[in-house]
Amino acid sequence: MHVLYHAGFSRPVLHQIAAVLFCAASWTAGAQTNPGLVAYYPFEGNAADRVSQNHGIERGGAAYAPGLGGGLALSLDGIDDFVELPPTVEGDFSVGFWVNTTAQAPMGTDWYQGLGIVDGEVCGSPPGGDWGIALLSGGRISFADRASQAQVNDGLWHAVVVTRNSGDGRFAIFIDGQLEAEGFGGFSPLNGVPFIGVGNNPCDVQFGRRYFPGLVDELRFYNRVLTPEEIETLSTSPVFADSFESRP
Ligand SMILES: [Ca+2]
Ligand SMILES: [Ca+2]
Ligand SMILES: [Ca+2]
Repeated sequence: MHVLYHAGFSRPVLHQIAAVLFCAASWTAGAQTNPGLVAYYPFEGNAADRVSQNHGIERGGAAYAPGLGGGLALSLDGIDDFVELPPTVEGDFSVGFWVNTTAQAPMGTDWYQGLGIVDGEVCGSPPGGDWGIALLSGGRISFADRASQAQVNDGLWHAVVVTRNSGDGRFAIFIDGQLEAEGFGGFSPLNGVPFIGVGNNPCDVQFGRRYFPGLVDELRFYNRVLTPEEIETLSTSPVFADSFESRP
């Protein structure tokens, strides 16, 4: 079963196999709960949160399709589909998910100009600040005012992890475990977000940038900055956290 998925990954196959073996070994030995995981959406046919009660609400007919690890993924039509999530992070945080798309985004340089994938955009600048992760032109992933060099819109699964440190204002974007971009985004608490839209940018009506078409799977929110080792693990295993946290 795993071999079918490895064919679709951009990372070396041997690396993938090693990761799965490591995953299986640590699962057998007993996984540990990862501290700071505040919400987890595996999208196994619904938008339930497996950590607590921060369940999502499907809008516009958001559906499910074959996803990672033999499971299902959120499937968004790019027309009006999105999932509305309660905002579970602010200040220090990390967000990780997998994405599979062939979407072409309009020209843009900042996240709020893109097709929102995990997006708390508020039109204008709300007190407390807002943030989001979006697909920009060229298939790049944007967080704040930076974007990846790597392109993710090739119809294969890609791991996206972003981190944000409120103490020094530093943020970073990782694609498939590689650091792609980093910057300093100020010290705002980033608590001005009424909801997180998976697949939605609520503001950019004029340029047709509101909705993201594609698959999103294994979405996780952490209330801290993940370590490089954790980011590598999240970006390697098909069901990425099994090797260092228990499945709630
Ligand atoms: Ca899934
Ligand atoms: Ca729809
Ligand atoms: Ca805004």
